[in-house]
Amino acid sequence: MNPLYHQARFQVSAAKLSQCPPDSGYEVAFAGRSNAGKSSAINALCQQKQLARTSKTPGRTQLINFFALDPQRRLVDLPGYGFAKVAEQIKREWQRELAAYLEQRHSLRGVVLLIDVRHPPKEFDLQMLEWSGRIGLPIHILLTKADKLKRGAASSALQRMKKVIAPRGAMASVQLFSALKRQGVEQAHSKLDQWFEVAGTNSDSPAS
Ligand SMILES: Nc1nc2c(ncn2[C@@H]2O[C@H](COP(=O)(O)OP(=O)(O)OP(=O)(O)O)[C@@H](O)[C@H]2O)c(=O)[nH]1
Ligand SMILES: [Mg+2]
Repeated sequence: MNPLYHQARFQVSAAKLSQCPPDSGYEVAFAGRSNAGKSSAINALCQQKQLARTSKTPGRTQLINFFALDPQRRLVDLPGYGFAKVAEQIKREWQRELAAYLEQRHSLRGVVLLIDVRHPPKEFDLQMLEWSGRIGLPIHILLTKADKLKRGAASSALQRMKKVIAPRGAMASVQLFSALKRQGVEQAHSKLDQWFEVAGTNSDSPAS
């Protein structure tokens, strides 16, 4: 494993765009419905147990949490959306902030979208796919909690999702993932390496 991920450190929490760290270098954001496994995935990818807080209570992560890998590279844990108990108005405000973040953040190189492998993509997952497509932002889907399905059912889910994203070509990709079993960690790292332009990987976008 590239030591870059293991050295991740919590940097700052932001309630809105204006509180985010300076918009330079490289950033990769983790998005997905509440409880999809965003925080668990960040911990598994960084091989740390308590870097990002995980919870059995959906909606636990309510701030945008930034984790610095090095002075130029950050992972971002976005709050889970689709949490039923959150008031409509708060939901709308959050959607505005999220849209602003995705559209305005120059350092954002890609979005990791987490979807529970047991469920079909929900409205916001599809909206996320559409948004990222519209603004030309690459997306990588982790079908999470793959340990909860038998191998055959998991690979069917993978094939279904591949069809959904096929129109996006090289701008969208999908894989199975389990934070519990550490399944798919290497595959996810190679996508992150590419977006972070870590030495030894190919990338067609120039560093800035
Ligand atoms: N079996 C299994 N459970 C998982 C896996 N990943 C996450 N979970 C569980 O799913 C629940 C939610 O995980 P989190 O990582 O907190 O999810 P989140 O997307 O960050 O949730 P919010 O912060 O509320 O948006 C926790 O109970 C985790 O233990 C996995 O790979 N396998
Ligand atoms: Mg979380």
